[in-house]
Amino acid sequence: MFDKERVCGGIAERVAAGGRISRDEAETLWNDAPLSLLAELACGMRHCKSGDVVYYNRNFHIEPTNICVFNCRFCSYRRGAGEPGAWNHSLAEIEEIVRARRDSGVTEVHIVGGVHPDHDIRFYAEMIRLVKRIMPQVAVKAFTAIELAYMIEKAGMGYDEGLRLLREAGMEAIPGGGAEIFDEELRARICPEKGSSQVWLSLHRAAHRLGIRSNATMLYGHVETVAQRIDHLDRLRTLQDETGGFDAFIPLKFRRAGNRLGEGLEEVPVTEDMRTLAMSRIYLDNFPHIKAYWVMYGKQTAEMALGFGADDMDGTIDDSTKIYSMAGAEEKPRLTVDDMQAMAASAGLRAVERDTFYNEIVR
Ligand code: V47
Repeated sequence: MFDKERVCGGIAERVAAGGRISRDEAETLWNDAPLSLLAELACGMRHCKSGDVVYYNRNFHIEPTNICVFNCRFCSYRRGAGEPGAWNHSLAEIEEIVRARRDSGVTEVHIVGGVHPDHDIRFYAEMIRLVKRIMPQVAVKAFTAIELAYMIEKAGMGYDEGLRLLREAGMEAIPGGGAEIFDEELRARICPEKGSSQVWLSLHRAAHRLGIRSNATMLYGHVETVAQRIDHLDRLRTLQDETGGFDAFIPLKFRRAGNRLGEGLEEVPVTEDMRTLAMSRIYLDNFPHIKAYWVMYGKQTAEMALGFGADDMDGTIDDSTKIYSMAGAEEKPRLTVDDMQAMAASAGLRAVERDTFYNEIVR
């Protein structure tokens, strides 16, 4: 007979001793281990990587457009050109957005939006230069691998050439969006037109080879299985073994409001969020940071996530992103530095302000 306690206990001992777990072992832990055991293992691993520190930064997002050539079933934000609710900021409007935040002490600008059919790589390079002209001190973390692959291919360039061009304009890091779930069959059901898993992974590999650091995400809590989540984590762990170029992994909880995939689906309970977070920390033993993205979880769940292996809370955001509020996130996305410090303290941790590359900022 399968003795859950003994089997999970054996795997746990190896994790605690710094051993790497296989896909099968991950599936066993994910399905059968008590939540308290996952919390203990994940917190042990986070402690080895970051001690008692939890990171945050001062950032804001620019979402240049929500017009997108793709129509992913989980997306609440996308509009077709000319549809009500569509926006497409000109460079002059983006300049205004950036000028309004020039003196806010921000160290990172995160740019991500729809894949607009008409813009080209030179428009995006100009957008990055504009941000850097107004706020030379910020790091620009820009465009998902899907946006990048589209603009680079459209320009008839290879990934290296396109990424170099954007880096010369001031792009210093790449966010983790667009990964969704790598399993090809599931991807064909939830985002059939979107760039493939291969595109996402190849683009990040090319970026890492050029020394451009990046993040990775996973969209979970819809119609995927635990085995498909583990497959996703496994592809990331393998790429990280090869390049070492990822800084953070961000599990993104599927929010169901305003999109087709959410029809007839319930959002997963908070215990599943914590399991996913802890399992991500345990499986991705070569990722330095696991991020509890408070905008998507809500602040209370994000606070709890600090007890399940997360060591990063993302940033202050300053009400600059709509992706999650349009999908049903309840709270206005804005936190102060005092809020961040209070969240860390309530989890018994010490909040440290970081730059995009996890260097501590002392003001
Ligand atoms: O790729 C879209 C996700 C991502 C929904 O790198 C949804 O630091 C849940 O990647 N429910 C974009 N998720 C956001 C992103 C991100 C966020 C924070 C930090 C970083 C980082 C990256 O948002 C998309 C998609 O996976 N998403 N719709 C939805 N209904």
